Amino acid sequence: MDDLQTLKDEFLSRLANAERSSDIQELRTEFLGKKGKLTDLLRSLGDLPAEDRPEAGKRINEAKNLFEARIKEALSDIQSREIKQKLTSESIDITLPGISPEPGGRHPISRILDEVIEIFVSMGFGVEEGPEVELDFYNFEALNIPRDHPARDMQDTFYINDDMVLRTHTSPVQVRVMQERKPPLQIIAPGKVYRCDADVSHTPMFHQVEGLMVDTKITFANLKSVLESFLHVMFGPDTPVRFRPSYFPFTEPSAEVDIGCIFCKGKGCRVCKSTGWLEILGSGMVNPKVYEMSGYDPGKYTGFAFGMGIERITMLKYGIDDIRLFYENDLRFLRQF
Ligand code: 2U9
Repeated sequence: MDDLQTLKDEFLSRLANAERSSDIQELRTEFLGKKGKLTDLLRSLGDLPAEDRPEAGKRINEAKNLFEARIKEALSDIQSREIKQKLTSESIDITLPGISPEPGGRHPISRILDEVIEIFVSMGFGVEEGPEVELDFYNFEALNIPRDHPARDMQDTFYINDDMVLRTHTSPVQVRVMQERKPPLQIIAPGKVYRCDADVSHTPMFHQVEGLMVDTKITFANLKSVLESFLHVMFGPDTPVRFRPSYFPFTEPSAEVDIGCIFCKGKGCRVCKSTGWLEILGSGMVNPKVYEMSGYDPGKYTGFAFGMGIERITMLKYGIDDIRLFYENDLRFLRQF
């Protein structure tokens, strides 16, 4: 009976010190398991005189019940403490403001480029693409740009080698289409072009949309009608449009196209340099020499072509005075669109 009391004292004091549920499981095995201390005591009953056995058996069984009850209690205490701890350490404060992912936005150049493409597509033009690294033949030779033309100078064009350049306009795309297909042709060529130039109104890479319409009876009247329709959708139906004589090696006659200044409504301001007009497009009737170079019969076909710089149009539409802002990736600038 002394042994039993010692065992009880030891069990209760160790239980009081148990911190984790795993400690309690170990105690259960140590005292109540098959080879446990209390189990041993129960087994040793046989060594007692027969008259003492019932009393001792009863006491040991009482101890066993007590141990089991205490273990159950302690386990439930510790488990609820452990759950509480987990809940605090792993809790989510649902009152905190959320971290919302910032949505991306279209670059202003992409927006205006798509807008221009969409207008010409609605008029029945097909969209064509071609290489940015281009043969000298398609970029210059086939477009009647002579060997001594300033555009061919090292100062103005990025040369890859003697007969390859970074295209300086998207015109070579249209030459390639002419070589592959017969008229009627009604296409635009949007894309990146490269010129060795950099200031407030020039970047070494910029975007163009050029267009070409060729058939047997295309006239300057068709050129005027298509470009005026485009400008009236792009800048509003009341925008004044004028055609001014100009010169390009690949068109004859050539015309530059102006719109009434959208800032001063034609009165004269800093942007239109007091002229009341803004230059928007270059255009003209395709030079017969270009047909010859592309394999078309110049006696049979006529057509018009045009070209515009997308950066310039975007700057005018949004009132931006420095082209370099488009390519600095400053979010304070880009977020405004
Ligand atoms: C072919 C034949 C003729 C395309 C044309 C222009 C006039 C023009 C400039 C506008 C501003 C270039 O971006 S810019 O600097 N473009 O003025 N481009 S006619 O003429 C062609 C194209 C292809 C086969």
